[in-house]
Amino acid sequence: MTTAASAPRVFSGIQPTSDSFHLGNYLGALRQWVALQEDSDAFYCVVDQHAITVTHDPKVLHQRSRTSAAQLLALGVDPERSNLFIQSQVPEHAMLAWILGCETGFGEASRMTQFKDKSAKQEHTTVGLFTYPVLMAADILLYQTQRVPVGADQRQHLELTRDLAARFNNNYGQTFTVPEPYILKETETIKDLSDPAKKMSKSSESPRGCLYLLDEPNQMRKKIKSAVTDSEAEVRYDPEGKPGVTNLLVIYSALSGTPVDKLESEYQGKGYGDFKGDLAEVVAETLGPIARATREYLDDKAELDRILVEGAEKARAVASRTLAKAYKKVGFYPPVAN
Ligand code: AQP
Repeated sequence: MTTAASAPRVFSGIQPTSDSFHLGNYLGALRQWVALQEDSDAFYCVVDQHAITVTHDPKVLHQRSRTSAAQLLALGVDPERSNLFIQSQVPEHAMLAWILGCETGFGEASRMTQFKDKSAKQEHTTVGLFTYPVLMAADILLYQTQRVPVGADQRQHLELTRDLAARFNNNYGQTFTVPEPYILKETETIKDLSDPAKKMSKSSESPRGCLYLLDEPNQMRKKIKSAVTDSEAEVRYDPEGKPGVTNLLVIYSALSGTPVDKLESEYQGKGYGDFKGDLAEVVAETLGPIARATREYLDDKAELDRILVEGAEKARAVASRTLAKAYKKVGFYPPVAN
């Protein structure tokens, strides 16, 4: 059995930027959050400070932070085993981000592809969006994190985090653990159902491209049945030649636990209709119950807030120790107590 002292430290975060998480978030990251809490000392965070790097409505953000926490609990994040909290309740994140920003090269930050993609979609690009990866580095390094479960789109940000940790340690002496990404190859990028050349994302151009965990089961079925495939009728894993079918095979395999090659043989000689029909049922059965469980957590607001405050208190206990070290190393005076 792993004890808390020997258990690897895990940290990850998710933005409260939509009313529901999607299948890409779930298979790329959140399922691993739940699995890792079994034998890790896990800190999971709703990163609302990241969410204001693009235009936002304060009331909607506040509500989405709560809905996000409720969804995480509904998915199986267990507050007895993991520390679940809201980023803005732990001020050390922004405090460390300032220090790390002063260690980051402007050119280095300018190479981040997510900033280039997201700023191209904004009418008004903020400095906050530019420094998003530095805040993400602070999130991770504050907890002396060893493993970060994320999807493939976060690989470049993780590399920056590792570089910043190593640079700071080199310049000022050992302060931060250098974290490792924890990215599952099979599900590292779930593709858009309408355009499998793109990753599934809440900013999908087609409303049917993104399958939300809180969609009605019938809506989920419709999205799977209308997913783009190809003009053949062969259920075969071929990411280059058959990206749509391959994406559906990856989703089917991840949700059912059946290996991809077994699914290929099961559907040999059958058309896409049968394949999609069965997958639609697997999706509706597996994800359908999440909406009800989420509503139950949302119905007990006092209990949800209690879990989050307790999580934030435990997070602060760890984060403040790391911040104190970093403050001392760079020559700051310690923060005064409230
Ligand atoms: N399509 C995906 N496949 C695998 N993993 C994914 N992740 C996101 N999309 C996929 C992973 O989900 C976690 C949370 O990411 P986030 O906070 O960036 O969530 P998001 O803003 O909801 O992601 P979107 O939909 O991709 O946002 P937009 O549309 O704004 O670009 C991360 O671990 C991420 O890797």
